[in-house]
Amino acid sequence: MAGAGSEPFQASEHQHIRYNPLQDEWVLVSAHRMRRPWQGQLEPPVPENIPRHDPSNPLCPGATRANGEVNPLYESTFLFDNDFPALQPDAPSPGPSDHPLFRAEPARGVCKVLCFHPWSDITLPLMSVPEIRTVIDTWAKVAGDLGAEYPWVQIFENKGAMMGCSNPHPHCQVWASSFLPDVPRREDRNQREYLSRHGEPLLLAYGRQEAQRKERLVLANEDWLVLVPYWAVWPFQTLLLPRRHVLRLQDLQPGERDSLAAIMKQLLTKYDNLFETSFPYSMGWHGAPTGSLGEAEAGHWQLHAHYYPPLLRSATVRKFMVGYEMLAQAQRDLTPEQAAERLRQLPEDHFRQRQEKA
Ligand code: H2U
Ligand code: ZN
Repeated sequence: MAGAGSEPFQASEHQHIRYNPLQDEWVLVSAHRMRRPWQGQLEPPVPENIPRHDPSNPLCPGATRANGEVNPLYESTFLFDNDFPALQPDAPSPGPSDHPLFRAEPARGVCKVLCFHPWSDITLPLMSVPEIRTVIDTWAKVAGDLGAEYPWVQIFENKGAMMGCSNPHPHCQVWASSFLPDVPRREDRNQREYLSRHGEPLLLAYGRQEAQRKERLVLANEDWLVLVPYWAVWPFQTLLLPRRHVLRLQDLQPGERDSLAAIMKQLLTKYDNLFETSFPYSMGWHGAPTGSLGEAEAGHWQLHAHYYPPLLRSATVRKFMVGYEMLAQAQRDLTPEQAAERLRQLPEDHFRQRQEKA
């Protein structure tokens, strides 16, 4: 077979496929592609002149939202019902299907928006650790409150216009649903199978391995690990997970919430420093199902957050998941080990604050 020479295998030189045991997917790693010519270059960040307060921005304190409600003059976090919800609590059911190829099921739920801070010109990495801790407490509270009724509460943040975020004001969304969505459904099955086969939760075993191997580790503190997963798809994708076995956000102890706020600030500062830009991403939390599904045995679950950032080479050159990714499977250019090494090397003071001092 052509190309199957006697050279020893090197992940950074030789393409190969890697398995994601959490989501039962493969990724094609072809790091040698990073050598191909490219036009993107490291440009200085475009100054974003976002006003701190804009009375016409519906997410700001005191502003009027689409439904006519006036926001309170909030001083920390602010949680409200999304005025354009994708899920509502009482939609009629679609009724029985008349053919196996045309299946529908009822879907109920609620959608909320959580503002992180009263200012529009701030982002999580520029917020203080106590301010981030307040966001974490609000996440835990809403996950618990909506989890009392719904089997899945998805907390997610779309950051940056590149990720389809329509509003610069720092915020995330919370969608609670009466059904278990696809990704958590696969994670549930794979974690359950792993525990029954190996006697230990998948992500607990995985975190311990990465803490020992260190080559994909980006950050660690007494309670938390941040790593570029062995099977990462996005160039600088990371996984944030507790060292201890924790099922859900609402189970985190006060000390673990403080150390989570600290490690999030470190990670997101590194992200911004990578290309000296406000780093775009989609992130979200996954924990054990709740509601009616929360009564079942959930010991196979381990709480974690995924960060999926699209940038590849610079603030202006992103990875597109098109062509081969849409039709075959995910492919990445630099190895997860190379991505982790770059993130490790980055300073933990924010470039904006360095610029202000200079
Ligand atoms: P995104 O930019 O991440 O989509 O978040 C903005 C959300 O805020 C979006 O889901 C909601 C939108 O529906 N929103 C309101 O609920 N009320 C408004 O008056 C404007 C925006
Ligand atoms: Zn997950």
